[in-house]
Amino acid sequence: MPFKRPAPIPHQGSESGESSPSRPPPAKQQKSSMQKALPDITVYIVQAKLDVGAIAELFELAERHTKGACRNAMDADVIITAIGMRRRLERHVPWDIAETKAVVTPAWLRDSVDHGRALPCGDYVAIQDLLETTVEHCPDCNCKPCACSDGDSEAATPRFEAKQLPSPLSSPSISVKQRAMSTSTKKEEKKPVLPKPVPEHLLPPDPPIPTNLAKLDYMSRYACQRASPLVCPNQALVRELDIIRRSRDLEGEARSALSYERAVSIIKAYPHEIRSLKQVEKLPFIGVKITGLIEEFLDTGKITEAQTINASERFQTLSLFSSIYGIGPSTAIRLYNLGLRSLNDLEVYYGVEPEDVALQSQIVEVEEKPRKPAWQRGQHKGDEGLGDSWTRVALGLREDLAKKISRAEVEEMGRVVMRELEELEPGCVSTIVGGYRRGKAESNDVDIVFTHPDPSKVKGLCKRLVRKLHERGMVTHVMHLSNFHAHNALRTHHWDSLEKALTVFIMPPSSPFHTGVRRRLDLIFAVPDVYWTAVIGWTGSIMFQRDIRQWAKDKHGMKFDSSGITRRYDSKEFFPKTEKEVFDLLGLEWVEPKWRNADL
Ligand code: DCP
Ligand code: MG
Repeated sequence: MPFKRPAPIPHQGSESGESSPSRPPPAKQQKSSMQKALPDITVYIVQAKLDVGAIAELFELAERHTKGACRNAMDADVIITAIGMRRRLERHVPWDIAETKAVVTPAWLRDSVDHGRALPCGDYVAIQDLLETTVEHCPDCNCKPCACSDGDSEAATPRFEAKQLPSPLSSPSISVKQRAMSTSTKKEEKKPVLPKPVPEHLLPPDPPIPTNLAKLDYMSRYACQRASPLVCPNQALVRELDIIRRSRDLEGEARSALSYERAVSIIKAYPHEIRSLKQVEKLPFIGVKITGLIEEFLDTGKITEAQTINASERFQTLSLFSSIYGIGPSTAIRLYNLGLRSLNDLEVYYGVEPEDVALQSQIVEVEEKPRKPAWQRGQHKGDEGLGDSWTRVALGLREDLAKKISRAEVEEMGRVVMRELEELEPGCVSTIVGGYRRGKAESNDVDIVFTHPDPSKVKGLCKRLVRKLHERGMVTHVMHLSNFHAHNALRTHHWDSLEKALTVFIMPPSSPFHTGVRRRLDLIFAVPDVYWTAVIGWTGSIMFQRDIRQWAKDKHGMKFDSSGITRRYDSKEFFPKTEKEVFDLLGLEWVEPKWRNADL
């Protein structure tokens, strides 16, 4: 299977590290742009510890002067890394693979290109422990007759035939940045303009900060003080209780729904299998009613009320209707009361026509006025109040939008979008948030938070990106496009004041993930000052971030939301420089995203 080179622009879903200086390609490389210096060598570039400029430069060198950059370390002859410690390298490349390769610093690639041949890898070994194996596996002698000849390396350098590089625009694996670089180099012999290095404070922690589980407390009333795994030891019980929660939610019984949500959340963090009621009696949010349900579950392995609800036509229909993006509980009940029972009924009711969904050439902007999603008004996420036009579109797309998105595809969507953004505004950074970041194997949609080190560049960028993605045929629908609003500590309602677009995305044909399936993609833009609060808010889970908000208010008199942190009494704003700093500022123990699964 042909490998696909990773995009050169890192997003922060993967860890990165301190910047290392980047430099423009050496003069020689520009002169002999059509000759490959290392045509038989494949490389794998470890992006950690490299800034975006260095990554772009190394991929450019690999593209132009080697057989190619591999997607997997396993497939490469040479591993290029700025990491100098075994422990850190192991986070990116398994040691048993590293031992079968030459593992060198980026200087090896630059110098080899400068010299027009592979230089001895031992002189550039990245990690001393790998010296012997690097010398052994160095391809300098294996594939370069010149390197084994007498001292006249220039004379011995083979004359490579000028190879036509693949058309930059036709190659799916060439980033936009690289395309721009290689095009300008070929035509004008100009030095590429490299993006500014990303400021340290926008990079994620490296190494990732482990959660000190001993300091978290599963008895805490705040989900942000508990460790909530994706799947807990009592998952079957939690699933039953969640059916009742969903039913209450669909029936508009918000208070009761919240009680079940809190019960689900506290059990989610309970670290042992529950075998007796004694274990749960001291847990907060487990009242008499829920204790009774747990008792039944312990006795019979099910909860009758949940089973009855699940089997009822009403619950099934309301669940089905509210699974359509834009239809919330109240609309679902209205439709049910009209006698509608199936999605076909809805199609007839809404008069869905094929052209409602087949709008590939014309962007569908369902809303023009800035408007926040309903879930940020404290309502159900589905109840967007977007109007019939969107419901028609969502109905037509329902089969696509119901399909789950694998982690690999989520990552590819992140790369594709980043490439477009990089072309529009070099130097942006991003984090894929939502369930993906919490470790979900499959997501319902993709949520990405972006920023740029220069705050003035962020304004208006969301709209520009959406327009560009639409022009490239990747965004087919936009349900919500909003501008910035000032974070206001006095506002009583939770209001997220970021630029965002809730869109429908389709993978470009050049991507190996192109299947024609439409996906929901949420793009969120934050200025650097509130980047990390945006990342935390959109990482979720819902209950986790709701309780951070509650904690900030109860314990510190602060207002926390995705758009910032403000002290209520004097409106003083705080600008944390890292994600961990948000936790520190609020006096919370650090909780890694994988422990933030405080909902089902
Ligand atoms: N969010 C929230 N409150 C809500 C809905 C969402 O705080 N009522 C936040 C937390 C979520 C994040 O937004 O994690 C993204 O919302 P999604 O609906 O995309 O949910 P997930 O990404 O967690 O899961 P998935 O997309 O797989 O359904
Ligand atoms: Mg999501």
